[in-house]
Amino acid sequence: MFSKDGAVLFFSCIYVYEKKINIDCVGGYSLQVTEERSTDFEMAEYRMKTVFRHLNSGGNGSNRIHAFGQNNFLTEILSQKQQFIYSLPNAKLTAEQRQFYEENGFLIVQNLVSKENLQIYGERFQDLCDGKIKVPGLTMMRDISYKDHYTNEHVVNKIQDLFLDEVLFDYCRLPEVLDYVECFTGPNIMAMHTMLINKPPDSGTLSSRHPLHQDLHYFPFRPANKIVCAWTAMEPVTRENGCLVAIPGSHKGKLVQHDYPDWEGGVNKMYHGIRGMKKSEMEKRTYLEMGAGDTVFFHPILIHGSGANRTNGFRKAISCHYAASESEYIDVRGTSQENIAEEVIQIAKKLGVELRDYKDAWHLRGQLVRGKQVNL
Ligand SMILES: O=C(O)CCC(=O)C(=O)O
Repeated sequence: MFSKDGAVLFFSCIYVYEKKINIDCVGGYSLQVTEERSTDFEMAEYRMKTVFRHLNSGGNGSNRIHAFGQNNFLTEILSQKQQFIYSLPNAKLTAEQRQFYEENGFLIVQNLVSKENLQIYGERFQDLCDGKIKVPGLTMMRDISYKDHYTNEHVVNKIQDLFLDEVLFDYCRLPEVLDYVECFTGPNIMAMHTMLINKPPDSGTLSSRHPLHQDLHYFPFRPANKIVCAWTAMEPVTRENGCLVAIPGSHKGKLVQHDYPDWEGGVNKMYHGIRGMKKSEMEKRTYLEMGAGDTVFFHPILIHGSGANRTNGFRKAISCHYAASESEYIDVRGTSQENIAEEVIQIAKKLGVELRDYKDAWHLRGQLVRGKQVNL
C-alpha cells in the first residue's frame, strides 16, 4: 500500500502518460508522429522517475515502490507501448487483443455481426445470383469447375464491388465493424475492396481451394500497416467446409511474388498464390474455425488462403478491405505486382473499361465510410 501523497503523485503521473497516448491517437499517422511519440515517452519517463524519486525519499517510502514492481513497472510499460507497429492506441482493443494482432497479424472477434444482417446479405446473394435482382456493374465470378446446369449457387463463387449495391454495402458501413477497423487504420476510413465469397461444395477438382496468398499483392496503395481486412463468416466455417487458413506472424515479412498455382484441377480467375512455400512455414498453418457472425480482422501481408469445401453445403463469408484515407497510391510497374495489374487492366478492357493505370481501378472503387477523405 502507499500513502495518500504517494497515490496522488502516482495517478497524476499516469494521467500525463495517458494524455500523451490520446494525443498520439489523434495525430497518429505520419513518421513524424513516431518521433513525437518517443519525445512523449521520454517526457513521461522523466516525470515518472521524478515521482519515484519523491516516493523513495525518506521514511519507509521504498516499500511503496515495491508495490509497483520497482523500476520494471516503467520499463515494461514503455517497451510494450513502443513495440506496437501494426495497431493504433484505441480503447476498443484490450491489451491482450492488441498484443495478439501485433504478434499474429489477425484477430477474431466473436459474434460481431448480427444473424439478422447475415440473413439479409445471404438472401441478397441468392437473389443476385438467381438473376431476380440485377445491379449493373457488380462483378459476378464463377467457379471454373461448375457449368451452367448446376444451380446458380454452385456457379457463382464471388460477388465483388459491393459498393454498387446498397444492401450488401451495408456490411462495410456497420459501426460495430468500423469501430475495430479504426484500431488499425485510424479515424479516416475508406472501403477499398469488397466481396461476398461463396465456396460451393467441391466438385472433386479441388478448385474450391484458395491458394495461400497475401492480399497486398492486389493493392496499389500504402502503407500496408494502415490496411485491414474484415472477413465475417456467414455460417459456421470449419476445416471441413474450407475455413480460412493463416500463417501466424507472416505479416511481419515482405510482399512476395505471386502467380497462378499449377493445380491439376485448374484454378479460379485471379486466385494468385505464393509458389514454393517452405515446409517449415507451411507447418505453422492455423485453421480459423469460426461461428456465424464471427469476424476476423487481418493484415494485408498475412499469408492466408482457404481449403476445399468437402461438405454438401455452401460456405459463405462477406468481407471488406479498408485503408486509411491518408494512404497514397503507388506505381506497381516493375514490381512483383505488375502481373496482377496487367491482368486486371486486360479484364477491364474486355468489359469495355479502358484503365489508364492500375490505380484507376481502385480509385473508382474506394468509398469513404468514416471520417474524412484525404488522399485515396
Ligand atoms: O474466403 C476465402 O475462402 C478466401 C478469401 C480470400 O482470401 C480472398 O479473397 O483474398
